[in-house]
Amino acid sequence: KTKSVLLWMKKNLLLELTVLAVLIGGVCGFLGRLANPSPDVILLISFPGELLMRMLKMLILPLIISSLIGGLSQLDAKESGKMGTRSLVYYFGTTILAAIVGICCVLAIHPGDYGIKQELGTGRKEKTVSTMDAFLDLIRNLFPENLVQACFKQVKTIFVSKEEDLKPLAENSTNFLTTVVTPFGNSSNGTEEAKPVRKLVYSDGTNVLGVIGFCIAFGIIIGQMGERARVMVEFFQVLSEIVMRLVNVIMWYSPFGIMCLIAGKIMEIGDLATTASQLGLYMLTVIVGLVIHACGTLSLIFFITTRKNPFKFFRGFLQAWVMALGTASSAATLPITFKCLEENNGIDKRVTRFVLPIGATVNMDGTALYEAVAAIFIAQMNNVHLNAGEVITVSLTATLASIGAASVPSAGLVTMLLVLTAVGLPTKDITLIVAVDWLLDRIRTSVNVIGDSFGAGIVYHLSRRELMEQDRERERLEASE
Ligand code: DAS
Repeated sequence: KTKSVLLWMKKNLLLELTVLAVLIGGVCGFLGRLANPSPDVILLISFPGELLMRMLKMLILPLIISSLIGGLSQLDAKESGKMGTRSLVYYFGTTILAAIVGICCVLAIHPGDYGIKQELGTGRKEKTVSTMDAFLDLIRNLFPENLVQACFKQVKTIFVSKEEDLKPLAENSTNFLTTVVTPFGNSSNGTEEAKPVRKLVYSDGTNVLGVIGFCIAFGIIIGQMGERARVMVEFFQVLSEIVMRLVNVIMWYSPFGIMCLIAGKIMEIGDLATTASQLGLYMLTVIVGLVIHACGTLSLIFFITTRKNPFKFFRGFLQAWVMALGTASSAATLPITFKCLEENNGIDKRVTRFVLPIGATVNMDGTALYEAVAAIFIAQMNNVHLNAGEVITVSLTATLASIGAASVPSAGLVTMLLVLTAVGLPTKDITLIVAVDWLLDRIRTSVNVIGDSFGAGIVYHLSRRELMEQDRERERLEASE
């Protein structure tokens, strides 16, 4: 018995170290707050964590490009079409369900009726932008005008009502590298009121959606070229293997990096007591919603489609879930998600390489739930009663905004501007919830990763027979040669 326990511990050594790192990081963070450290000390403590984030982000592009192209070239167009359809149906369906779960929770708990109240001032803001345009913006990003630029600069269009509403976000979100504001028309009859800002362009480094769009087309084409493109297929498959070996190296550094990330973040946040009293119920609402969605909706869908134990499957990618908690970035967690699902849960590489990069970019159940809750919380704080049509608008725009959110820290906070604007709520109130985003972002990101991983398990289960037939076909061909 002891031998088997030791064997299990050896096999899961990295997971144990990571969980220990999270706990030690949390304890050190809270103890460190007592010493009231200077910003430089906090910077120094967070520095190893920042290096971990940079190493993981460094691998995102090579991982996505090599895995999508290498994976798709192994599939025939029919098979990738089927897998793509199954993935998209799952992504859109679970994200909408997440937004609905969030809305049910925030309407049931009513967190906005307690704590601080805001004055909405001169009534509702007229809807200054079209949600349709924001939706089209998602599709625009899928077709980058310039592939090289897509790798380095994500052009996103977020709509806000006024320029000053953006300042708190720009100060709090690392995604605002450039903001270009193009006012359009006068908000009303020429009063001095600041013109509505139509577009905010912000860059978070990579237009992943654009890179994915190109890689899908490229991978399918070289998959159809047979012998002519064999060298290319080999190249991308070897590249994918090299990237995964790099992931192995980074993984052993990750416990130390995560410990520093969490300790540093806890030391730098503001007055916990005031925040907890004002936003405690709001945080509870978001967390309750995320737990219901992950342990209820997603687990049930996984069990119904695969007849497998969702919690056993979850244990297989627990390392990725903890990484998401530590880094608050689905993209940075992606290399670990690949490794966990392929090695621990035995998912075929042809499935993970296709669905995971897309899932990490567009499938964000946690973010959709969070944005729906936050929008209605802000409405409640402003004594605004949303009618049924507006609640449906919130669920749809939250789904849309989550698809458009980048897989980097606090992206969900930024795209929430779209949801608030769609129902005429003041975007400036985002400043109230920025204070707790460091924690909620981690939890919603970890739910995003759960959604992506269950999705890969479901698509694999549904595609398994076809993949086995494809393997038998290939063996027959090789035998006949
Ligand atoms: N942090 C984002 C992610 O990586 C989610 C969010 O900000 O909502 O998934």
